[in-house]
Formats: sequence, structure tokens, C-alpha cells
Amino acid sequence: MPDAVATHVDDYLCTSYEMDSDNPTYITAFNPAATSKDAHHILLYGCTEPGSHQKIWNCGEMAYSNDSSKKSYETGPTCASGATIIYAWALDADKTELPKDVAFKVGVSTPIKYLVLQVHYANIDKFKAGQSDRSGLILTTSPVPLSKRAGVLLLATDGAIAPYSLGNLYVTPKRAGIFLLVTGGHIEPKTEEVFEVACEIKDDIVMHPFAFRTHAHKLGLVNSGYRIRGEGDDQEWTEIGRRSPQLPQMFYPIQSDVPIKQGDYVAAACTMFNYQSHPVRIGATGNDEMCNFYMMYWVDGDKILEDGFCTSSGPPQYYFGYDRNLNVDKIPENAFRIPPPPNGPAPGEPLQGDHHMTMQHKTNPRKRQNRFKYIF
Ligand code: IYT
Repeated sequence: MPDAVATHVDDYLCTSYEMDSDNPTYITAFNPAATSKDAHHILLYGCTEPGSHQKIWNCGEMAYSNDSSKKSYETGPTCASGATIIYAWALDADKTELPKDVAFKVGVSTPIKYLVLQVHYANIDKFKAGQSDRSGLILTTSPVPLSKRAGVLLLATDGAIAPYSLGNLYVTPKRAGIFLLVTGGHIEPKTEEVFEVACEIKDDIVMHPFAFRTHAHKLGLVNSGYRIRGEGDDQEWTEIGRRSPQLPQMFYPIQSDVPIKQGDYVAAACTMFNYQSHPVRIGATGNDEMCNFYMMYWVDGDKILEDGFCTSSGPPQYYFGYDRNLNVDKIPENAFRIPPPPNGPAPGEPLQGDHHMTMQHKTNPRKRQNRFKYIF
């Protein structure tokens, strides 16, 4: 941040960086230059157009409220177009390196023409004491898609290699992409609800998910993501990630390789409990909800998904059971349960959300059965 000054608790401030328009940039690591004392969390967005051309602007969800006392910086969205989150940091997390040979490609010939840094300030004591903030991220980048192994390749061309076997030695770069599953919908008061979304992968690529991020607001209990392969009784639902959105919402590594290819489905479910006496809709403010499952993946070569979004209208218009391609009997038992640590809270641990979050949650099997009736 170029010496930002937050004036209110929960200010979200943004600053943008234009990417080189002649050559692509390859990002291989994110190194935080921040502490949780100053920044509650940091998100790095790729944008086609930034939300403002000011050096710093106010880009929080609440930036659109009528509170005129908040207007120390101009307000605007994070991105004016083409938004995608490519990194998230919170709670003094260490640096994140992408897997070997994997890079995000940004700049020319990609939709990411700008990177926008968004910092959420939850504590403004240092600003009251007259200081400013320079929290941010130091990116490890390269102008070429190949890592060190490319250099080895060039040196190795001399010697005992048959001329036509060169192609075998060539190390294909791996490009990172983001796939975001999002629902609409609403949840009735004093009710448990599951927000569900699923899409078929139509592109002729093989994606290897390597990190996931869950996002919901205070009603979220657990978000889970799956690869769905096969049909009918032979259908398999394989977990990609499952985590309580009440824990810090960063990207977490996926331990096992779950390759996703053309014809597979990718699905996400967000289980929520509305303990309040009014209904809550999916929407942009802190009083609304969100059901998001982000999947960071790599592919061999340069071709990532054409469209990195999968959306559904959510409850009550959409449930998995309304899609005849999905066999809901194959959903893993634990899909709607809060996982144990590290992806769920430790028993008795206080969380930023609400009191009920600390309890292990069980779904009502009768209710789910009703919801999963097929509609043809
Ligand atoms: C309505 C909703 O769920 N919004 C989400 C997901 C979202 C992210 C991006 C939707 C769009 C985007 O371009 I990037 I359209 C949402 O806003 N998620 C929050 C952020 O505040 C971005 C998050 O932290 O994931």
C-alpha cells in the first residue's frame, strides 16, 4: 500500500498495478509483507479494468453504504471488469509458492491487465497515532514461462541426445488458473440450508486442483467442493476440499491429486444455519451471505478454462437433486459436516462468527431426503 491511511475500523482499501503490456508476466510465489497487527486480511485480484484509477480507493463491500463519514478516499469496486482472486493472505501466514513449474500468467494476451491489492484494516490504532500503512505482497515473477529446468534443457542439447528426441526433454510449463463456484439464493429464518452449485467441464483440458478457498459470511458452517465422475450407480464424488468459512479464508493446499477432465462435473455445497429471525439473501453486504468455493488448478501448457465461473440460482430454485446428471446418493456422508482441525474449529474454540459455530453440526437427514427428490 502506498502509505494508506484507514480512517474507520473495517475499511477496505485498494491500490492497482498495471501489468507490462508488451510481454506476459509469470507469477510463481506470493511473499507477504504484512503483519496481522496492521492488516486483517489481504486479497490480490486480477482485473481487466481496476475499480478506480486513483492511487488508493475505498473498495470494501460497505464502501457503497450511505455513511458519508467514510469518504476519505473515493469509493469504487475492486475491479471495474474481469475480476478474479489470485491470492489471499490472513493471520501472519507465511509465503506461498506455487507447485514446481506452475505460474500464473498475467498481462498481455490474458484478461488480467492489472493486479489490485485489497487490504482489510480491522485495527486503526496506528493511523490514529499518525502513521500510514505499507502492507502488501512481494511477488516472485519471471518474464519466461519455464523455470530452472528450461535452462538445464538448453545446456543439455549438446551431447548424446538423438535429434528427434528433443521434444521429450522439453519441460512443458504449467499454467495456473482459478475456478470459482458461486450460488445465489436465500435462507429462511431459524433454518438450516444448503446452497449448491455444479457445472460440467466442457473444455478439452485436464485440470489439477492444488489449492482451495472457502468464502461465506457469518452464517456459513462448512463449504465443500467435489469432482463428480461417471454416471448413475457408477458415479463417484471425490472431495477437492472442505473447510469451515469461519476460519481464515486463505487458499489451502489440496493434498491428493484429483485431476478433472472434459465431461467431469465440479460441484460445491455450502451448509449454513440462519439463527436470526429474518431471511438472508446472497448479496454484497456484510448482512447478506455468500456461498463461494475457489479452486486453484494447474494445467500442462497454456490453455486454462475459457470461463472460470460456475454459478447456480441456489435455494430454493436449485439443488443437486434437480440435476438428473447428479446422483445425490453418492454424495459423501461428511459433505455437510464441519471437518475437524485444521479445516474446522478446534472443539470449544471461539470463532469470529457466532456461538453455534463452535458445535459440531449434523444435518437433518429427513429434510435432505425431501430436497433431493428429482424433478423431471
Ligand atoms: C455474490 C458473491 O458470492 N460474490 C463473491 C464471489 C465473486 C467473486 C468475484 C463473484 C464475482 C467475482 O468477480 I472475484 I461476479 C464475492 O464477492 N466473494 C468475496 C469477495 O468479496 C470477492 C470473497 O472474498 O471471495
